Amino acid sequence: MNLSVPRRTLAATAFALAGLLTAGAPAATAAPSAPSAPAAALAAPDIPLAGVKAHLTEFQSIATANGGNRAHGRPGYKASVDYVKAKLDAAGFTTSVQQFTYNGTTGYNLIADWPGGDLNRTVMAGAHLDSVSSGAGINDNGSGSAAVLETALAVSRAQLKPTKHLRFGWWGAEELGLVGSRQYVNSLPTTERSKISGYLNFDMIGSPNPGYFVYDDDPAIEQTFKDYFAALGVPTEIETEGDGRSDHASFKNVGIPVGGLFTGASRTKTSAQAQKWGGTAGQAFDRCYHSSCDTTSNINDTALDRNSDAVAHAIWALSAGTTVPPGDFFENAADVAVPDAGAAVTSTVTVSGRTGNAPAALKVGVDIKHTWRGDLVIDLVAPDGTAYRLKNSSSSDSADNVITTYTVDASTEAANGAWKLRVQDVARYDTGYIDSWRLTF
Ligand code: DTR
Ligand code: CA
Ligand code: ZN
Ligand code: ZN
Repeated sequence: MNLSVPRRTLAATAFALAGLLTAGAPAATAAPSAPSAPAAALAAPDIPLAGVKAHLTEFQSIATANGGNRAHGRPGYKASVDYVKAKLDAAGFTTSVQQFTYNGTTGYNLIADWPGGDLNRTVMAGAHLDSVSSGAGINDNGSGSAAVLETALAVSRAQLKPTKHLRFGWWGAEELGLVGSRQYVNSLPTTERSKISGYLNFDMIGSPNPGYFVYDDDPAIEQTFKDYFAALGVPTEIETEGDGRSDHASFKNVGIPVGGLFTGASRTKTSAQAQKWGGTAGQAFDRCYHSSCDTTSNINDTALDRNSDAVAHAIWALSAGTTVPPGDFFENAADVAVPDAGAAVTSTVTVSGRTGNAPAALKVGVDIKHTWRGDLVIDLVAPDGTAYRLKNSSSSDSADNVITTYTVDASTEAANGAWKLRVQDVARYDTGYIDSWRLTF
């Protein structure tokens, strides 16, 4: 049907028709977690691997167009800063670029503040954005830079309103000796340093032969990461070579609690480690460490995806102002296309190992990429077929994407079984897909 009618009128028409056609299940007690709710009520969304890898592709393009690297003092580094800054500015962050000079060359730190939250309790996450001069630095440290960027964008997509203030940093000249991060910390007045309740560092989190290492610095931060991986069933080890080896050291040196994640560099994976993590024993975690082969092919997607989700979990958990148990969650991250003005589609999560009924406050975290989200009707369907309406369609909600967590009173439902997220697009001219969803008990 080729109508020249303006889209909004179309949507209104389609919506009116849909309203007649959609025999909506009775709206359940489900209600979107109010954006002003403390982050403790919100589980972090899944960070889309595709989004993280899109940033890596851009970093690779920048290096290729600028002499093959993104090193301090080279054009590829400043181009990387400009790329990240533009994404953050468009997402509503307050950004600033801090210049410094090292070896007679100008360097840049990029700082991004998410408006709101208690400035006296600032949670900070960062990654160094520079590479060595011998290569594009995609794992070292495009991986950390991209994961932190995509998590920041997820904060914006969710319009998160955490109790604590959130700040993100991308550092220059780490490869020359933590120069940029030390410059940042040293330029902070002591009163400002004391407001940073924790700094999370991500440097090499997508190594091709990955290990899963957690920094053993601040116990609360360490436990937050350990809990996350435990909930995934992924064993972790304490990062033993990390002290002083990356930007968290700049913060630790002035007494700020730190933590972070690492998937390994030039050290060799042992056979015991290969037993628990897979990969190749007797081979370096990253054979392209500081080499020209540290390109977009030098990434393990599973490690990058898991660590990106761990970054988001820690940001949501640590900014909530209360301890947030990781929760026992069940997730389906397979993409499911939603046909335009078509039949409903479902994505299934099979819950097992639980006893009794589901909780009265069952968390339903959804991550649906879809332009004009007003087209969408979303239901949670319990194993016995009972439908709980999470979201009705709306002809006026023209915003994109549904990335939020609903709370459903599912206390009359048996916990174990096949739960389904059911999504239907009831209006023409916008499409999308279920990126992932999860149930947290
Ligand atoms: N110095 C980092 C790589 C590195 C080596 N060991 C650790 C431990 C924890 C984080 C990072 C690292 C670099 O080359 O950027
Ligand atoms: Ca996903
Ligand atoms: Zn390095
Ligand atoms: Zn690094």
